Amino acid sequence: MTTPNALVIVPTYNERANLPVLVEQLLRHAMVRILVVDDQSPDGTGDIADDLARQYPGRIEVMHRTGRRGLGRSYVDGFRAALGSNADVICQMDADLSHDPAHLPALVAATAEADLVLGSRYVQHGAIVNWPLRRLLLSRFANQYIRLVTRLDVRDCTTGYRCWRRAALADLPLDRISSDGYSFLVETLYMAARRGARLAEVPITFVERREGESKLSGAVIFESILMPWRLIAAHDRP
Ligand SMILES: Nc1nc2c(ncn2[C@@H]2O[C@H](COP(=O)(O)OP(=O)(O)O)[C@@H](O)[C@H]2O)c(=O)[nH]1
Ligand SMILES: [Mg+2]
Repeated sequence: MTTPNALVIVPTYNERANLPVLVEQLLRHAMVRILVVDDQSPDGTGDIADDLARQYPGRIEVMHRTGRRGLGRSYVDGFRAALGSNADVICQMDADLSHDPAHLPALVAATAEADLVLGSRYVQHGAIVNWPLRRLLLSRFANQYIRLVTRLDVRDCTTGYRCWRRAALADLPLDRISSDGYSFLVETLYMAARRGARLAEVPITFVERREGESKLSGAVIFESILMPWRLIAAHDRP
């Protein structure tokens, strides 16, 4: 494959300070197009995304979702749109600048040998910057717990920085996805692994956001505790 063309799906909820910076950095990579999936952000991120789409014609599309908001729901809608485009590689990335666009070429390149590439904080040369100890421990524990229950053989099951080969994404039963938040990330990873997807991890340095607020909530954490058990119960049925 020559350089594949990559569609980066960026879900946004109140990211007005971050989105223009992210877009400018991402579009330095010639192979990249962007799909912003905004959930009617009260801070007007959707309008800013429309402005950016006008500023970079042909390189950005904006999906304005209505109805129930959610990270998982936004990605499912974004995946469907991406599979209707000609993208060879479909990427997932947070809008808050935690995921450095400079890592993207390495992730995309790794799709030459893998179906799903994870931008990983927990492999050698991976790192996390500016997380309080509490959050570091929570993430570490969550990943160990998920690996133990699901037997997934990757270090960073909850990373939101990912690149899919088109065929592997097309293989997922998107209408069977039941979760949102972090669980959505684990569920889709698990589904892919069960379908025989080749997984790879590429080290990233994750930098906690400076602008805006995290939407991580207690409910999301609670969903994550039950999720691995639901996964092995539901998806191991033939
Ligand atoms: N479309 C959409 N995006 C969301 C929603 N919740 C979070 N996001 C986006 O998902 C990404 C990760 O969210 P963030 O709050 O940073 O979570 P954290 O990194 O786990 O603290 C960011 O780009 C958010 O703007 C949502 O309900 N809908
Ligand atoms: Mg974040």
